[in-house]
Amino acid sequence: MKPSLLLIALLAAPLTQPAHAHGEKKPVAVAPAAAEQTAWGIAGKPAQVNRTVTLDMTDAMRFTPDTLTVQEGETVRFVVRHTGRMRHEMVIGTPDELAKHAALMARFPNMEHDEAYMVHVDPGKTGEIVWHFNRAGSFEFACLIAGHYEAGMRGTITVTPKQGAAK
Ligand SMILES: [Cu+2]
Repeated sequence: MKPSLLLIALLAAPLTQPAHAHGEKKPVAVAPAAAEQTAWGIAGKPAQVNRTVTLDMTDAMRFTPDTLTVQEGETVRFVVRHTGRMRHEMVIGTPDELAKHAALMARFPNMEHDEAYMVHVDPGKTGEIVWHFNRAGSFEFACLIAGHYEAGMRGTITVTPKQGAAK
């Protein structure tokens, strides 16, 4: 394939991809006016945070800790400290959703995206996500920068059902 054709393919293909918002970068993810319910929760309101979890992200392609358990109904403030030199991000989702998104990022490394459940963190900086876990289940978080997810830059979030909830 000629370079020009390849470029056209790269430019055209993202337009056919479904529903990924390509917005401007923000240092902090906050709840938009109308928060969208996802399978893994909904944007949280800072005033309703009842727990803060601090994570480190490093150029070793790891999050520490990489295993989290929260209770259904909790609103968590994730404070993500970036101690490396590369660009990293934290994205929360279902394992399936993150795998698909990572595959897309591998094809289009410069793709910009911004949602309440993700934060991009520049080297030496700290980012935040405020997320309300109103769905029980097994979820993941990951860095979807091309190659990072594949290198193992991911972790799990287990949301245990609210006590007393009917099963
Ligand atoms: Cu990364």
